[in-house]
Formats: sequence, structure tokens, C-alpha cells
Amino acid sequence: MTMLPREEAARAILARNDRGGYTVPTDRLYPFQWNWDSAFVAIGFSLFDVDRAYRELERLTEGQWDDGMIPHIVFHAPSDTYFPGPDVWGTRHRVPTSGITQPAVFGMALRHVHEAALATGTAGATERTKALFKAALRSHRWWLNARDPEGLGLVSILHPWESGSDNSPAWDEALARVPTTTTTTIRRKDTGHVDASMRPRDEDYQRFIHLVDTYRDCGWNPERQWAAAPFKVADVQMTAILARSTADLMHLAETLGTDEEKAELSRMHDRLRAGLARRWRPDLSRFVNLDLISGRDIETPTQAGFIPLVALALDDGQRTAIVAEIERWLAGMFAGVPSTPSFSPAFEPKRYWRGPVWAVINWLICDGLRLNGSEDLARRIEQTIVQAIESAGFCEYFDPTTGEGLGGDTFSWTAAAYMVLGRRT
Ligand code: 9WN
Repeated sequence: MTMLPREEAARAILARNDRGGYTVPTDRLYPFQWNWDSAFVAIGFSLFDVDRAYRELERLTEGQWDDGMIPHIVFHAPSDTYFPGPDVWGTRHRVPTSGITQPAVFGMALRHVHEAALATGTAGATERTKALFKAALRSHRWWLNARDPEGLGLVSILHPWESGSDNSPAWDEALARVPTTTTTTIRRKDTGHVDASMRPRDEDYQRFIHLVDTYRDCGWNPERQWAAAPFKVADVQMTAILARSTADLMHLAETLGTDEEKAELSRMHDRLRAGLARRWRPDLSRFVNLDLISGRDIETPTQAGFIPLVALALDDGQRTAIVAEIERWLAGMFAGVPSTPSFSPAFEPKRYWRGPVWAVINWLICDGLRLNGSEDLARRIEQTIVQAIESAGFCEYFDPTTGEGLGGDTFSWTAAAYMVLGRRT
């Protein structure tokens, strides 16, 4: 296997962030197991340690709720370096967890891990994949029942943290309706680890915690939460990732699933792709979210508008338009597709999800570009990400205008992204 210039360093980060079969995103700032971080990390592990890749996903499913939801954080072991901890969430699963979820990269990861297992002849792979496949299917059912009860073909987030893009300007208008009052005392820890100018503001945290208080008061019951939610956005990034994971589960089901499971997955896939396709806006050359409280489109430009590339085969007109739009966002940038473009009034190149570049987001965009025939652009973007990591280190995110590394350092998913994207460039 090819070794990249910083391969050993990348593996060392995964080893250092290993807490016993699961990987924390980074020490201290994020001391627990996070849902979509672990899925990306499992893909990274699958390149050199398939058993460990399986373990990452298996440990995540220890937190899966009886209704199928895979929570966004699993608190396997206590730590006082992160807020909000298990006491604030007040959930009642056998392992302490948060009460919300995160993008369903799990299905995509499972396919990667399974294929790596087949390629290396890993013993016991079929049984392990089967068990994880069942867990993934249960979580997809939860998504469609709990988060698309009206049958839009789009799944909704009830908290910005569910999107994984917590502080995105896409949420500004919807979040402004959420009160800043909380019954929980806010004790932020994040700004003790990284510069406050890179993180969400205090007012955002008050609204984030107001939402946690609201859903905890609903006893974490999905129907009650749906009815009470003051923040409810049908998110194209979330829906696209779920649709792509569904396609990957369909692929696994070919050999491992029953006829009923195959038919069910195929129905889910059709429903999600039809919902997504309706979110294309030709005048913007991207897909847009729908605010279910106001009933209005959210047109704020963010990276989410490009993520449906991973799930849809676009027609020629759409493909040409989206590629031109991505090129426009890249103009003058040092690295990658930014989370908010520099021409937007909301652009802040160093603040969380309001401009910086995330390696895993670019990984998804490049996968989608390849799927849609734009190999050259994908490779060009991947090269800038790999270069930023090689010069600035395995940071949480990067300033797109300079490549400066920001946020937490020694970040697990950046290490995984480096190994995956580096092999393609
Ligand atoms: C809240 C762990 C997570 C990522 C998210 C990222 C950030 C948490 C936070 O860190 O969110 O979940 O406290 O800021 O936005 O995408 O999964 O790396």
C-alpha cells in the first residue's frame, strides 16, 4: 500500500484519539464518541486495520436507541472537558447519550468497511457487516418516520447540532426565532480550548441549549418533539447523505439482505431522491433547504447546496451549472470549497461553519463530483485539501483564504480524510 508523506502522523492521531475501540474527534475539546466523525474515521481505519474499522461502528451502535436513532454523542466514559454532558441531555438509554442525531454517514462507511474486509479476506466479516446493516436499516427507518412524518421526501433537523454544521448562516433566520432562555445553566468549555473568535457566540449557545431543554421536556419522544420544535428545517445535506447511505445499504443488501429489506430500501431511496430533486434551484445553481416553520426556502449560500451531488445523477444542464458555481466559490481561495462563499455577507473565514473549509465536507463534495463525471475538478479540490493538511497539520478546519489551520488540532476525521483523499491525488 502507498504511504503518504504524513501517513504515519495520521495513523498516530487515530491511535492517540483511541479510547478503546472508539475514537474521540480530538482530545479534551470533544472527549466522547461523535456519530458522523466516527463514520468517517471508520473509512480511514478501513485502509489499514479493518477489524478496528468495524469496532468503531460497533461501538457507535452501543448508543443506538430502541427506536432506531443513533445519537450524535455516545458518552462511553465520563469527562468534564465538554459541555453539555450527559446530565444536561437527561436521556435514559443504557449507555449515556445525547438526545439528537447527526448526518447518517454510517451506511456509507459500512459499505467501505465491508468492501475492505472482502478485499483483505478478513475473518467474520459477513456476520459483522450483517449486524451493522440491521442497525443502519433501523436508523434509516427512524429517520423517515421521526423526521419526515409528512412524507416530503426530505428529513428535518430539529437542532443545528444535528446538521453537523452547527453555526452555519443557513440557520440564522430559523434560529433567531428560538428563545435565548434556558432552564439549564450554561457552562461553556469549548472557548477554554480554542479561541472564542473561531467558535459560536454565547447567544447561539443559549438558543442551542433552549432547544435541548425543550426536547428533554418532551421526554425525547419523537412525536412530541416534532410538535414542540421551534426549529425545524428540511436539510438537503442531511437528506443527501441519508439517500447516499441508503444506496450503499441497497448495494450491501444485494448479497446480505432479504427481499423485503431490498424492497424497503429501494422505496426509501426513491422517496429521498424525489424529495431532493425538488430542492434544485436553477437560478442559484444549487439545492436549498426548506424552513418548515416559516414555509420558506433558505437561500443563504452554504456548502450544503452541493452535497446532493453524492446522491443524485444530475442532468447535463444542472451539472454544468453546479460545476460553474463551485468554481465561483473556489475563485481566490487557497484551499477547498468553503462552508460559506467569500462573496456572501455572512462570510467569516475563521468562524465555525461560516467560511472555513472542512476536509470531510470536501470529501463528500468530491465524491459527488466524481459520481457526476467531474473527475478533474474533484482531483483539483482534493489536492488543495491534502496540501493544506500537509502544511498546517491535522486541524479541525482551515481558513480557505490562507490555508491556516484552525479549531482543535490532531483531529481524527482530518487524519482519516487525509489518508483517503491523499490516495486519490
Ligand atoms: C456539537 C465533533 C463535532 C462535529 C460537528 C462540529 C462540532 C459539536 C460542538 O464538533 O460540533 O456536536 O460542540 O461544536 O460542528 O460537525 O461532529 O467533531
